[in-house]
Amino acid sequence: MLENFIDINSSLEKVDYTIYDLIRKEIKRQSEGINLIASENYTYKAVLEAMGNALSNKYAEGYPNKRYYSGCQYIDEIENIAIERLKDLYGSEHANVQPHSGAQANMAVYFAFLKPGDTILTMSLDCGGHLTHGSPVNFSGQIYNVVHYGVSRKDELIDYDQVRELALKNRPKIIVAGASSYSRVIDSKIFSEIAKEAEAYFMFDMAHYSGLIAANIYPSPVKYADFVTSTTHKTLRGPRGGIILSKKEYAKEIDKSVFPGVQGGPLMHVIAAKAVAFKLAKTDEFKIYQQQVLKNAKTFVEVLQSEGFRIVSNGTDCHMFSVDLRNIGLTGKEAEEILSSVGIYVNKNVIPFDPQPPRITSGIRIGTAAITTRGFKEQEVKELAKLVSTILKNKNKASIVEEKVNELSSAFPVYKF
Ligand code: DSN
Repeated sequence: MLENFIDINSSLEKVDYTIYDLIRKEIKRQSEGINLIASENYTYKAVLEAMGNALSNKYAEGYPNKRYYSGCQYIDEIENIAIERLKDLYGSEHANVQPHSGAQANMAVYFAFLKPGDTILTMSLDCGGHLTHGSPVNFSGQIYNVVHYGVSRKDELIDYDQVRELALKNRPKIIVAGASSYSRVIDSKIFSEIAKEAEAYFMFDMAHYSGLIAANIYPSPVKYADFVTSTTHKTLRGPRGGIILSKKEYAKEIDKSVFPGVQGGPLMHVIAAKAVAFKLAKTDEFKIYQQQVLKNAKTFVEVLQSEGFRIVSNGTDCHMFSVDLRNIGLTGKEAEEILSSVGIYVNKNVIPFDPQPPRITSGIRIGTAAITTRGFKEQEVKELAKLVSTILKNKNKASIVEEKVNELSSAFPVYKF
């Protein structure tokens, strides 16, 4: 018979070496490779500390001072700090910091204001939209009647005339802007005017742009949109999670929809980590970082264009852009595989009017948030973009490129633990 319970103070290394070792390997992969996945970043050690602790033990269903469990005095303080910092960061009237992810933030807004069968007007996936913006494989595409707008074939920019026409014809309950692979400025003012004309709500999903918006480098949708949703781990560089901002008049419905509508207990360790990230996003250093993210993206585009690559919409106004690979005879899937074989990570991505299905694609999406966190500036970006071009045009150069990737990444270490 066993005499003792498992010692809860034993280290991970001792208790479960398999998982311990896989975590170590993943941290090594992140440090040795070069991450150009536009939705990823390296968060702060301070955020990792705030996230990996005993706050994970606490149930706190409800909201500060209105919980369904006792013992929430410190949890309440943490959540209140996170809420106030978030409101201050974006100048928002109301903030909910509990969504576990961007998808759940979007779900909570829909659940609060839509009924099954209601019409939503959103950007199509190939033009840059997101699964939760009404994709047929997502709940949003199955519960609601989805009408998509897209970009114009001429310049691959959002066609606002088409948005207005579709809004007035279909009278959606909500119009959604924001995207996963649209690299240009999205005009929230025009969207809000169209929404008013069509008597629709206006939601902006700023998941990709939230760090740039916090630093005033990309136009903020907050004063124009009824609801703004986001993740916290992309350009914002916080922990993996979601948030919702809204006008005060919608506060009650939003909060009720997050809990008890679509979620149970909040992840208080993640909320603590969000609070840390919001604090850091207010600093001058964060602004300088975001300026460099944008400079790096523009530099990357320039080099690839000079190497003969076609960039969707001919440029970028943010941290990301998409490359159309058809003229070099590769699919997105092939390019993703070739690049990852030399330690450069990107993701295959559909491009506007893509003839290929999403698991193959004609393009790749590139983002500069993670490499900029490491300290890459224009000079390193030029070198990296040339390496990307070399390997995509000539697979036989793999060993030379891999060596240069190793040199570049060892010169810019990530974590010191
Ligand atoms: N998966 C994220 C992205 O890559 O943009 C969005 O959810």
